[in-house]
Amino acid sequence: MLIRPGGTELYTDYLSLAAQTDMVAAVRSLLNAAPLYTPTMPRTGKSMSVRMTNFGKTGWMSDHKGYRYQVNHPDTGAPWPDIPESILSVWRDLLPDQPLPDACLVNFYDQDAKMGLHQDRDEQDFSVPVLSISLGDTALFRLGGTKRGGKTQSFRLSSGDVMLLRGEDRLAFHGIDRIYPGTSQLLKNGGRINVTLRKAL
Ligand SMILES: O=C(O)CCC(=O)C(=O)O
Ligand SMILES: [Mn+2]
Repeated sequence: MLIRPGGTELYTDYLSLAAQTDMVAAVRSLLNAAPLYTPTMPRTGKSMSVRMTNFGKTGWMSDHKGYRYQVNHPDTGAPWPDIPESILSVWRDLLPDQPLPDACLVNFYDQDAKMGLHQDRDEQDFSVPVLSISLGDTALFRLGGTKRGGKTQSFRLSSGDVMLLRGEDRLAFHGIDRIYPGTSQLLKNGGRINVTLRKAL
């Protein structure tokens, strides 16, 4: 469903509970090969509250040197594992005419984690949409315009929801203001997993 003329689409309950469970298992099975790391902010060096890992040809990261994509895990130096088929199939279903994603960022939010307003702009081609999958506890998502400081709107993203940022909204500012603990039983220790697919290269 298009929720903004600018091109944000939200598919609530897109994934069945079985599909969500399979996806979490697929993500967890790759955490030995690609352990979660804590990104730090470029200028301040402060740790982000979200822990991350990546699958695919290249992965997004942030440290004192800045935001970027890189082909190796920052701690292990290993290449990122392939994107699981269960994740890729969501892209194939919703974006059949787009080139396949080469980057799958996985964000782990504990109940106190958040993500500040930002644009996704480290990719080479902004004409390809960003696809984002929510798993676990509900999050309060904030979406603004393409300029910082503009009007924003907020809505909740629940487990199994899939969102597309495309068109003008491909470069919209967005962030996660809070997690609502105890709103999902999907993750045994609670919290939220966000899986974001992008074409970076
Ligand atoms: O967790 C989310 O829903 C958003 C994540 C995000 O915006 C990002 O990783 O760039
Ligand atoms: Mn983002």
